Amino acid sequence: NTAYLALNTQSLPERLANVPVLMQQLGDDVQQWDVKEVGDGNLNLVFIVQSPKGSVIVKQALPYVRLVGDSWPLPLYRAFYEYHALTRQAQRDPGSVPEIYYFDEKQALIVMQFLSPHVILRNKLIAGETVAGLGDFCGKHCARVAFRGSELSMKSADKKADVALFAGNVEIPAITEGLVFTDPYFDAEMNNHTPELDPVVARLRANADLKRIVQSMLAKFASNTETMLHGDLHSGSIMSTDTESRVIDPEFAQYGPMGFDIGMLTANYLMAYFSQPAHRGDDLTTYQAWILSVVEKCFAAFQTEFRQLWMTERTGMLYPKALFEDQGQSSESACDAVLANIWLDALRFCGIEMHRRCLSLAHNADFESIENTSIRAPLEARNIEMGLALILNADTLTTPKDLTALAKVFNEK
Ligand code: SR1
Ligand code: MG
Repeated sequence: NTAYLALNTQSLPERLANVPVLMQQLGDDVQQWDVKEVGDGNLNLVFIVQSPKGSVIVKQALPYVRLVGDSWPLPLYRAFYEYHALTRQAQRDPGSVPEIYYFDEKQALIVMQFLSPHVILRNKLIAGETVAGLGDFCGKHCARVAFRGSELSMKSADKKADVALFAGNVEIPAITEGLVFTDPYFDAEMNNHTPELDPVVARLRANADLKRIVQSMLAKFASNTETMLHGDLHSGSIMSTDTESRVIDPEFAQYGPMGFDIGMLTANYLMAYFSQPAHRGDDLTTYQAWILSVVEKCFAAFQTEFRQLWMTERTGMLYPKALFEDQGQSSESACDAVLANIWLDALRFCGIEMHRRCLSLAHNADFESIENTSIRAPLEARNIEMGLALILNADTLTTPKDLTALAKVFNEK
């Protein structure tokens, strides 16, 4: 019942010693608890706590943006939404997220399963490692969470209650609204980009058509509440071994458009792809081809799983069987149309995420770890130009193969 206090490696054992589930996981001899702070994200404290008996992750929100410092306060209540998002993801796609052991709302603290030997997927992609089944896992996960969190599946009253619950998460979506959708397209205060990109950036910001389309996607992101999103699904929000993956870190959860998560994730695969020439040697072509195969498999798995759920779990208010199958009519073309909208949205969200990671505040290690800017800038330029093409011309791409073929074209520029 004490007031919020940020943990550190010294205080953690004493402060959490009385939590029954921790004693169960780690044993009650706190002298044997080994605590390391490993948070490398932009916002939170993350501790690995290990003992001879077991291990857990303790994640605690800080009252400010860690990346920037206490000049940018951020509400602690985001831990509440992360906890509720994790429980929903676990229901909607069992086994896809870490198990939750304990939640303390006042301390903004979640204790969860330590995934081992999993590592952050982004690091594996930079290191040139493959993950078996990655595209399939991601596509199925996005489809299950999107479908089962929508009124295609949920009872309307339950869905509306959930939308109302998550509507309290205000400042976190506001970060996305600013950093992702708006800042890249003007000279915003917190922006930074590789200096050699100046001419590319100037041309982008002079494009009013681009800004109009991006703003229409922002309107969708902010007002279309069709399903619960992870909200920040990038390769730093996935942990993998060579054969298995889990999704972590849904503190940006909100109800939003179905194409958002898969679009943002695709952007992160494409950025991994475009950055590879700086990270690989002889195996460059093979590894880049593998990344594109992940993109294709992810969309293929999404569509297959979504269609399967459409046929077997369409129990919500939308497109009811009473209107179609019960009348002897097929709902297949309705499903096709829903999927076509998701695809178009996903491509545009993808292009926007590709832009913000090179132009706005929070960049990614795929490009940032390339120290020589004369090597980094042309690779980022390919990524930015492809993002532009996706936003302007999404409707010219019909299949995942069209998307990966376009990536190959920009990779040659
Ligand atoms: C100020 S937070 C910057 C970024 O970090 C998070 O992981 C989100 O991607 C956010 O946009
Ligand atoms: Mg995160």
